[in-house]
Amino acid sequence: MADEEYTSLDYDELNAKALSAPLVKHIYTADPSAHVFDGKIYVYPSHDIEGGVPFNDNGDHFCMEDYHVFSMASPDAEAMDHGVALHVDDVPWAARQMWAPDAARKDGQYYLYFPAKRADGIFQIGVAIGDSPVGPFKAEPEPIAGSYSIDPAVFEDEDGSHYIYFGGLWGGQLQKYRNNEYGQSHEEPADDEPALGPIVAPLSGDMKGFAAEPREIQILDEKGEPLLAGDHERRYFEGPWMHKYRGKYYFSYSTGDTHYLCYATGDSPYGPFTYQGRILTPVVGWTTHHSICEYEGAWYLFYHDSSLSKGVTHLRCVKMAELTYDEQGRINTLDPYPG
Ligand code: FUB
Repeated sequence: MADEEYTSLDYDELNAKALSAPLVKHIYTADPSAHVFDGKIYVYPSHDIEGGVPFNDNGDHFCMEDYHVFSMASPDAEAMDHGVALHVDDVPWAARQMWAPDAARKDGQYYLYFPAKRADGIFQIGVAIGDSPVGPFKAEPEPIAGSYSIDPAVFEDEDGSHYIYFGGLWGGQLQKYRNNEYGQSHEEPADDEPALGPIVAPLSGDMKGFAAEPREIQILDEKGEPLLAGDHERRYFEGPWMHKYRGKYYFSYSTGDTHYLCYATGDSPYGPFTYQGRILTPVVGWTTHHSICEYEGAWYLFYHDSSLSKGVTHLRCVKMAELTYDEQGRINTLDPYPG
């Protein structure tokens, strides 16, 4: 849908039937990455602003400058804003566009992972470190060596090892890379070729770098064949997330231009993953982005839409809803506006 189509909706009607109200209303927030630390939920979102940058296909109008962290004492509690946790001016290598972040904890330290553009317009991923889950975080002077593209998501496995997933097409620049190398002439593969996959790397013990070369993840169809680039309803676009349920790895993501949140399952954090289905049908606004976390035995989906701004695609609001599984471990698809 074009932006005008979102802005012309009846928002009283839409909000009345929405699955969730915005968690935060005093600023615009998006791309929520949620984690439970010491019994509290912490949400690490993007902080959307109106920067007056004209709309384009590269998403330059998503011109965010800082991050706020929110905490919730329980899933029903209010989201508390802990203020600016990191600003682009305090990141030596970054020039603009602080897009979707994530966070992790190890040995009492907290690590905020974030993508931003360098002055030459290339996205890389940085890490900033703090003593508290809500920051402030101090950025490392350089981006993570060998990192590229956007949307870092960090998963801690049961053995304590951490993996970082990343990558996003179009404005996120993933189509410019093959085997971790940038090529100006690279574009998305033809429709009948395998789709580009998201990227994964194990994190080093100090959480500041990759412990091994990043690898491309394969997402397979029901016949074990890689999803094709033309399969826009199922192929990976951006916004990776990993969680584990009953011993299986659930890799979830956005399909971008078809606006679904989908998932695929596998037996290793590296994949391959087999496509299973949809988690969330399209929200209002072009982007859809999520995280999944467990709180006291129940599972929650954190997502966003553009309802708070009445349909402005780059002014979004974070929401949450309970996520359920059927007996076979399949995620029950949610409709953001079921009423
Ligand atoms: O927030 C900017 C970009 O929009 C994110 O990095 C994408 O995942 C999409 O939500």
